[in-house]
Amino acid sequence: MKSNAPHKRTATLSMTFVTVALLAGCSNDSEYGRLGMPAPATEEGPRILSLWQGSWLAAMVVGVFVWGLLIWAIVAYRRREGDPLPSQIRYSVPIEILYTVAPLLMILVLFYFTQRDQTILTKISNEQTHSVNVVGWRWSWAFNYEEEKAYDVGTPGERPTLWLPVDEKVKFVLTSPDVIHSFWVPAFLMKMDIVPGRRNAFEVTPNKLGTFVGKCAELCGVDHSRMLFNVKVVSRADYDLHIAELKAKGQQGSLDSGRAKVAGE
Ligand SMILES: [Cu+2]
Repeated sequence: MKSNAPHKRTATLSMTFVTVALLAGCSNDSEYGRLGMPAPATEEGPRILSLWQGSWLAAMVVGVFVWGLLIWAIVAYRRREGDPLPSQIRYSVPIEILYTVAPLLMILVLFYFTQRDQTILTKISNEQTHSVNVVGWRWSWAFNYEEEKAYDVGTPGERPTLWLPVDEKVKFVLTSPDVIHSFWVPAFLMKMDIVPGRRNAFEVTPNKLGTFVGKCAELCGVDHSRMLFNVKVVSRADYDLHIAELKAKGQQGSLDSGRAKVAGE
């Protein structure tokens, strides 16, 4: 009776895990498509989505094959009444070769597709019509619209909002005055670390109108979870209007790291 308890606990834990995994896939959030995958809101998004789906599919195929072999071995070679001890094998060269070659092949396939897509996605074409300097600091964001010479930093207690014109390629230049943060808009399927002393950059072309959520994706301290922002993808006319409003409010020029910190506190 007593020896059963750990098995029961393991079974309960597995059930809980499976339930949580299934529920996570049933999110009602409209930004998320099937099985919790975000619906891409950029021109570049589908490439990342198919890389992601391909990797999951490959993992699933390998998983089903391995589980199948496991179950077959357990059932077909289970110990029966009166069975003698099977012959004990050590150092099987064919099996050692299989253990080395099969994972190597899998890694090479994943590496090839990841490298191919990463090269395309992180390329800076500099053909973009505008660029935004994103300043992430403990614990909020400033958005400097570089060509327009206007900035937005939100107000204390209110999420800052990044405005972008639809169908226009934007270059994000990421800077931080303090620690490492990570600029992440799930609907863009793109995320990049913001490293103090460096100017990381990437480009995307938002192609869906709407409001999306963004967040810091690098644990950066006690109020990391407060580092939320909104992204509004609007028409060029609405965008120009918004920039004019920012300027009318006196939010001209740009906030450097130090001033962003003061303005946000
Ligand atoms: Cu952060």
